[in-house]
Amino acid sequence: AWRKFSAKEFKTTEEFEAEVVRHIETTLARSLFNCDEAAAYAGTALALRDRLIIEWNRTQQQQTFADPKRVYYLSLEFLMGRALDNAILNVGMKDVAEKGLAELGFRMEDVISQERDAALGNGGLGRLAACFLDSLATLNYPAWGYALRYRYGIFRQEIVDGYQVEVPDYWLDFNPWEFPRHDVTVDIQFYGSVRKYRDDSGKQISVWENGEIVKAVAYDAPIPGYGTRTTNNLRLWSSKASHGEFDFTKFNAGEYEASVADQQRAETISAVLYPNDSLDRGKELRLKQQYFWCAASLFDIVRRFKKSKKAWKEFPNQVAIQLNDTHPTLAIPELMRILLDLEGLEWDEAWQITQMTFGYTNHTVMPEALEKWSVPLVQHLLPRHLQLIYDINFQFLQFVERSFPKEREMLGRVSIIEESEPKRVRMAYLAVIGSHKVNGVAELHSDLVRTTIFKDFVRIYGPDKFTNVTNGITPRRWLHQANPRLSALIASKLGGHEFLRDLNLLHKIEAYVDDKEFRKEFQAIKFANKKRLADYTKEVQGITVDPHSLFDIQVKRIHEYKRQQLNIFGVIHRYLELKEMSPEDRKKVQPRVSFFGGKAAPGYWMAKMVIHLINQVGKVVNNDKDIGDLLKVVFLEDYNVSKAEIITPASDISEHISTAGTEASGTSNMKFVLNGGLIIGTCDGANIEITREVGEDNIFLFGNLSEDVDDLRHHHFYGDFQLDPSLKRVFDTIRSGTFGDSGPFTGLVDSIVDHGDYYLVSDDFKSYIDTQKLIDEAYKDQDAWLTKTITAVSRMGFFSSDRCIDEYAEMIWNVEPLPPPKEN
Ligand code: 26M
Repeated sequence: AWRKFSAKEFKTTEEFEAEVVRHIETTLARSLFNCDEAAAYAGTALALRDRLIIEWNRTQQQQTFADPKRVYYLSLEFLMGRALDNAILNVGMKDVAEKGLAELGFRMEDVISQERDAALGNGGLGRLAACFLDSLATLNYPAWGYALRYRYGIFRQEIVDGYQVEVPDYWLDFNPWEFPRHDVTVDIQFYGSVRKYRDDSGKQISVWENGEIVKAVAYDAPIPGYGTRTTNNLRLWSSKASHGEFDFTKFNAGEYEASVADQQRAETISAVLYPNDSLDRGKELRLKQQYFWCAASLFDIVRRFKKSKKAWKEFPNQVAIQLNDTHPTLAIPELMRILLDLEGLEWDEAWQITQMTFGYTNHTVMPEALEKWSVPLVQHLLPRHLQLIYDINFQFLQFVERSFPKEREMLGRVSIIEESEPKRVRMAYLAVIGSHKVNGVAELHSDLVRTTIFKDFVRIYGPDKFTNVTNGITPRRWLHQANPRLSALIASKLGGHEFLRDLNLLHKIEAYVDDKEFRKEFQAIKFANKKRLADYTKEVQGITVDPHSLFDIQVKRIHEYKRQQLNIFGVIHRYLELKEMSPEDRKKVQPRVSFFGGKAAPGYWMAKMVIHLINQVGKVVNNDKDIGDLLKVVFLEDYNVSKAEIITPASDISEHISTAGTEASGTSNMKFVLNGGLIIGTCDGANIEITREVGEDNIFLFGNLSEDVDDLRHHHFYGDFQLDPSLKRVFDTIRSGTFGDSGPFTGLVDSIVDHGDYYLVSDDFKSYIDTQKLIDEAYKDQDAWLTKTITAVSRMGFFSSDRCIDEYAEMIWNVEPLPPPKEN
């Protein structure tokens, strides 16, 4: 019914076509006679955009008038992928657009694929933020995202001679989805010094002065909800020299170069997304990015609040700020600075407001990933914030001392300041102390958060401050867009697409698990999706794979803890077994394609060698005449969101095989199962809850449990372990040069044989191999397999990011939806 009244919509195909043509001819100044797919994309996007803008403005106006409590999601990453397909879907115009484009002589798929990904993120954390924006809008929550407008997103990955090569991702040449707001700017200060004085009443005042100023310019992008008129806002900050083009004083004084250099230094802040997703390297520019973005966003939020003329104590009733990991933690001292130094509040009131406003989401318990900034660096760049951090710490430690007078050794453990050389600010502790709620992203992970990294804080604040919100994914992109035929099949049984707004409705398709027609179509869809990936693999990688094979897929950032090495060692083991078999025995083998994909952080040597090994193994295996189609190994270049939309629906098995206790949640595991694939996985992250939902029969779990990891590592440390014999054979094969020069792989092998096997590859190897065998057998019974996949799909409702967002709204933000009015 919402569609009837939506101003978003085109009434007819003709109207849509006319608008596309108008934009091509006028906005783009191009003739229809040489209109290529790129122009068709641009015209379509601009036509669609006009409709989005109407509801975007309307939503923002409605929110301004109603002035409800709003959510601000602070994330340095939003891995949005493409916008056009999503916009077409969310304004409810798929049919009109498809037909209209066909009449203009284009296939919608080709037009959509002209768009570049908005790749403003590394992986899971960034994609989660993007799914959350979709759900927030769909559920009508008044919410804004805040991030940086990077000129370069995550690098493009090329594989040259089997090695990763990074290519810059300059993506802004044509971006119809962003709207520069040159009138919305904020001056951001760096460096300088703090002057203290007492005012007439004797109150101490701090002034941060003589710093360097950089301008933040807002760029907005519309975020349309599905099946609703609500269109929220994503605000990206771009850095600019504060004096505009260049410094005229310097310019006129003949210092032309200096004035340009200033400008470039300012613009560097928002130039590039850092491509690390685990190791914290403590680079000054990264800290500048963090502060620049936090300060601009907070200024904007406070400016909006002040328009309402409410008392400061109302701030936490109007504003909920969620910190996506510790990257935005400087927002805490920044809000304190605004309240104390600029607004003149007293400490206690300012602190209470701050704590009530923030919530912090933790995404990792791995120590090397926890951010710590050197005190001298913070002192230099943000002198006032360092003072405030020390003040916060002082108050906090006093509180701890009063609460645990007999445990003085606790003070050093929980201090925000680590007493190292140089001293460092523990950002996670600051985030915990400055927030009213802290959450992990899956049950096991949240338990680990409570019992390991924040153990002391659970005692200090009580257990209620720490909670869990298990991650989710948006079914709009990850079911309907990525797999339209499956979505249509489900809709045909459920009487419409309502399940895309209420994913628990999926449980109703379990009733069709024995329905012949349903099963046939379900299987045909999976085959078509595999065929599509096979075609893509042929076209892009030049490797022929048979879509009747079992498709085994592991796509995610390359990391030792995610254990792509376990997978590729397993592949080598399989290859060796195949080589030993008689031609007779080989005929009984289940053919398999092992797909890999994912980027390595540019400085992560071990991860790069894993990529190299996969490519080298592929070269040998794929060209071995004995093996033929029994085993193929494919490394899919440049894995990203739009490629995930092709890859995810095509799996029979996907791999989520992290060392137990290391993968906070994982979200691609959810995507694969929702699209009719099964999982081989460890008891880690959300795999555990997926098992609870789909049932133990419908997932392949293996490996050691998280509670045993410490002991196992201990055994390795004391040399008290036996390298798995099959794994040893794999290593011997690598060392013998079967996959080319073994030099590059020494580190990989040694980390397991000589350096303690921190990620327990050897301990889990047999269990992994055995489970893969089980999968081969299970797959041969296609009927039973199909039953498993259909059952699993029907039980995935829990993993919608809509459920997630409702949990955040209720438990952490205390915000209500603001539904759009029924009519214009
Ligand atoms: C840190 C310092 C300097 C530069 C970059 C970083 C950094 C960037 C991204 C650190 C971590 C980053 O992301 C981590 C991440 O993606 N974590 C994943 O979050 C997902 C969503 O909660 C989970 O599903 C994954 O399990 C978790 O690994």
